[in-house]
Amino acid sequence: MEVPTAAAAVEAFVADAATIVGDRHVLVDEDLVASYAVDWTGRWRGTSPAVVRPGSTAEVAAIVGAARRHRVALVPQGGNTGLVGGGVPLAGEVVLSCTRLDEVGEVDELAAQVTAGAGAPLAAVQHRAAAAGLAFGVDLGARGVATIGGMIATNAGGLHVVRHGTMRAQVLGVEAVLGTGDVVSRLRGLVKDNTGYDLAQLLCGSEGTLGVVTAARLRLVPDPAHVTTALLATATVADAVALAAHLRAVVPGIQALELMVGDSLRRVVDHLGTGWPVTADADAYLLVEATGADDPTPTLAAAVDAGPAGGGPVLGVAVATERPDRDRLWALREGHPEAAAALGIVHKLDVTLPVAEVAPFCARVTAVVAERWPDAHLLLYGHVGDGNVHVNVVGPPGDDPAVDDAVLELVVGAGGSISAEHGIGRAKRAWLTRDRSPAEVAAMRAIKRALDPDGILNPNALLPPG
Ligand code: FAD
Ligand code: 2HG
Ligand code: ZN
Repeated sequence: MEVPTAAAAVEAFVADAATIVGDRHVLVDEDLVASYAVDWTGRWRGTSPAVVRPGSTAEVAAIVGAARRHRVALVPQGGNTGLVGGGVPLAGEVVLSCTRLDEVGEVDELAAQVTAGAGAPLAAVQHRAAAAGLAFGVDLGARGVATIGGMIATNAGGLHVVRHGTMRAQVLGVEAVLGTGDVVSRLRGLVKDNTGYDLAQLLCGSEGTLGVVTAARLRLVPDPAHVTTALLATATVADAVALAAHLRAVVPGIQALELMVGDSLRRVVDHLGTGWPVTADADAYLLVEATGADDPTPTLAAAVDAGPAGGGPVLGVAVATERPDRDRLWALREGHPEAAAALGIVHKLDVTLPVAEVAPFCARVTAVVAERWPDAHLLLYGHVGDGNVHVNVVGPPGDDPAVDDAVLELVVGAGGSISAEHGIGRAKRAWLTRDRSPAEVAAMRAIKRALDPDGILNPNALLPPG
């Protein structure tokens, strides 16, 4: 279902769009459009005849209606921090930017819920929740820019999945414009609501291919009184994986378990120019965060001392309980994407492995990259509590998929998933049929046809052509 973005059709669409959202919210100047057409990594770069910026759900519905009439393809876009080329116009589509839908409502403290516009940045929701003594269950490094709509569309994961689940676990309802142009809205925040298909959950992870999310009802979680962050150095990746599993089993309130392979962290420390809070020589590092109504530090320390049965020794520990000190430890983890980007165009593979496969996978991927791309830089890190490893390879040209294929081959061979949290986008759609069965892909196509009969919503992302 490829939709042609024929010049005459686009021209007529742009004229209609201007009457719907106003001239100043339709960008056609090449310089203004340029930043919407390239992603955060610089690897996914397209062109677009126009960026349309609606300011309400009704305007989004009218824009989708116009796109149907003129058969013009739209790429919904939020903060443009997605890492798989799903939010940029790689086939000349019109960009439907949702950033003006950025209203965050008052927190309903009784229900511990809030309604947020799709264009609201994650940080705005976090601040609103904090002001009410609550927190939002998902956190990620792009918090200042990534939007609620984009996070729903990608079912974002991030740093607290071990405690609160992914984005879909926070979503109690959405308002959205389907590819048909119909508006669906269920923002009442009913926790129990078994009235047929859950459209909100269907939109989670749909990557802008079924509907444009315009608002969401979100659950909030308690803001813990005490948070302790610790950086633990281990002799091997396998030791870090075993330690993570042990800590999750015995320490209540664990909210983060992050792995950094030694060579990757050393590169980040060089990039940031910071010192080392623990030994610089370890093969692996685990960043752990525990929360509680009481200070969790003693319980965490005792669990680290005891270690997992048969586990290797912990080679170094840095502990922080105050915000600035904790932030310094987190900067080491959150600095990874930026340190990789500083080396050049990054091939990003965001994968999940069965937990027992994480350490062997890290060893295998290191060996394969060293053998086939000896000059490449490899960074390995991720949310080890979820079995999620981020493989970043810098060296091979951005348009050469050989290293992506080699890594994903290892993932499929190990029984993993080719996308843990970033989605399929454009980057991995050729791989979808290796991970999903023909029946699953056929069901996805049937859903796509039902909700987007003209194929105007992000037609070049997620589902492979054909
Ligand atoms: P965009 O990039 O604009 O779009 C992403 C996808 O969603 C596209 O397919 C787009 O078409 C669709 N979309 C956007 N808005 C809408 C809407 N309103 N309705 C329908 N479809 C829409 N991701 C994680 O999961 N975990 C992390 O820890 C994490 N850390 C990151 C750290 C950094 C430094 C960076 C740059 C990115 C990180 N990401 C992470 C990736 C990214 O932030 C997430 O994928 C995020 O959910 C994207 O939100 P966005 O608003 O930027 O979406
Ligand atoms: C993270 O966990 C993000 O830091 C980004 O998901 C991962 O850049 C990446 O590969
Ligand atoms: Zn991540």
